[in-house]
Amino acid sequence: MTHQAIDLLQTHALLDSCEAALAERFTVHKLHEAADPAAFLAEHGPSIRAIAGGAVSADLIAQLPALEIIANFGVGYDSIDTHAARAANVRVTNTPSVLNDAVAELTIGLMIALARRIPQADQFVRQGRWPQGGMGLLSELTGKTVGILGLGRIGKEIASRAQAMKMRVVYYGRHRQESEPHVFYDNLVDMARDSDWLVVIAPGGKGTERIVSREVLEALGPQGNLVNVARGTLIDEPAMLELLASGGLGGAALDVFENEPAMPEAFFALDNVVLSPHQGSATVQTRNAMGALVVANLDAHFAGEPLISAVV
Ligand code: 8YV
Repeated sequence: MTHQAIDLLQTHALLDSCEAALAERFTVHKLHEAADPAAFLAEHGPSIRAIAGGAVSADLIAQLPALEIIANFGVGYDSIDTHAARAANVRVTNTPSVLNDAVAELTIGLMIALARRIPQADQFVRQGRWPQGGMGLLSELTGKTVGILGLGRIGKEIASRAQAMKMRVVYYGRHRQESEPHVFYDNLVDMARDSDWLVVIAPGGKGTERIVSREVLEALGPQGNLVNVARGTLIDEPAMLELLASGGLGGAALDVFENEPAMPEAFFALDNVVLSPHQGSATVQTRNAMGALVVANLDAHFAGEPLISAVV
């Protein structure tokens, strides 16, 4: 498939295989490499028909009068102003499904890492502290209840892996899913109160901002553990930090943060957290599949075929 005559705007760096496939097909303009983005957009904006990548504001869309499609690299598209896209008759695609397994694996990994303090144990051994006595006894996942906030495609993969860990799965979401065997809660505070673990895997964006409120965190409580593999915006981060420091919340394993990659210093003093730099989908296999889906959606659009994974 060759669309050489079509101008495409890349908004951030993408993995090599994806950039190569785009360069084969399109005339690529890299906004993130422009010394003067305003001048760059004034020059190239009028001819841009496609965007590959996220971080697309209403303001950017307004500067691209010929824009037809935004192909986001990621399942979450909260960095794209979908209202502005819809109003401008611009299609938006994402990369669902191909990352479910990678994110679900990391989720279980983070849970075990937190329950058994694996990063801390590694430090303990490296620092030569073992001969002075063991680390002490911790808790296990077996027999515990995990409440999943967002039983979507990834949430279901987490649920089946949690069951393999002999955990009881319950969930909270906008609707009960009749085909799911797990107990449904229509109140997040109630679910948090009844859960040993709360796993956050719902979309980011306006509808879910700080949905994991102080009240939810307090309901999870001193013995409760929180895992976030979705977006930092879903959690009241200052309240979480305060509760983790005071013992009001047992622990947290976090792959995402409110202002990542900037991190509040307060995290680094906590021993009851496991921190990860937004690695949910970060495997070679999965990122290649995500890149291929970005390109496949663009190919479909410019061939006049139905989009593979459209969200707008
Ligand atoms: C990122 C993600 O997109 O898919 C998502 O929503 O959060 C990740 O896969 C990835 O970090 C690429 O920027």
